[in-house]
Amino acid sequence: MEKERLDLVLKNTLAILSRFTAVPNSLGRSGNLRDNTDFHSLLGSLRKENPDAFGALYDSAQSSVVLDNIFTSGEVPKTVAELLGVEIEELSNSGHIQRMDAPKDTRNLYGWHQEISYYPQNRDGTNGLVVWIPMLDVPSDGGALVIAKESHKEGFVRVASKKDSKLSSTQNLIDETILEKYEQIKTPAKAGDAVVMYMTTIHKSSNNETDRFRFVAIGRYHIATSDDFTPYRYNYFNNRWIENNLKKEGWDVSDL
Ligand SMILES: O=C(O)CCC(=O)C(=O)O
Ligand SMILES: [Fe+2]
Repeated sequence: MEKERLDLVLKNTLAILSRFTAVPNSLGRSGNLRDNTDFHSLLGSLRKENPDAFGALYDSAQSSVVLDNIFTSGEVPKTVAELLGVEIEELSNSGHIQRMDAPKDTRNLYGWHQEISYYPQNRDGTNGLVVWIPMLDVPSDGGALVIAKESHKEGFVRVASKKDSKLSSTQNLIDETILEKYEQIKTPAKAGDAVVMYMTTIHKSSNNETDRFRFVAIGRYHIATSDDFTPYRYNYFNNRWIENNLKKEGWDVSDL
């Protein structure tokens, strides 16, 4: 997809970053943030020195209009509709996210899972698609996605959710023995490429061994006109650190 759209997402990240740390003017003028080492090191410093602020930046990134734009206008939803064999007006989406994986950080990586276990809006996992778009080149050692080829044929594998610590992500892990049946493929990708898979395709993260953040946009789509679609509404929760800061600054947050 067009790099300009990805650049806008990283520009949003930079704009929010300036809420929490001093950003040099030169960075603001840079069109290509993904290859800008100053941008990566500013993010790295914030994460190290003020993890709460980094968390707030992470949360802010999730609702940006420019991230939404990638998944709701232009060629991505059009291609998804074509691949699913439906018209664009038949598509729903659940959960667009922007991942920012720090170099060598493994805490938030996902083990083997199916997207349907987190986004269960279609009973049949082939009535939906996951779209994974790196916003910078992701080489094999840069946190490329690993996919079990043809594993959607397994259907929805029921698993129990696990959460190791308060800070780590909830994991719906699939038993390794199931994986023995399938060839595993790593998918290094260039900025703006897309990896597309079914909601039942088994996949996992891999380590980012580079010295740059790994920025990825992920969207999930559903055929809403299909009989197996379960409509839903979002439930949101606020970033508590920001809420507390606002309170300290004298804002009335009693409604939050
Ligand atoms: O980008 C990754 O490392 C994988 C993330 C993933 O599979 C997910 O968020 O469901
Ligand atoms: Fe996933």
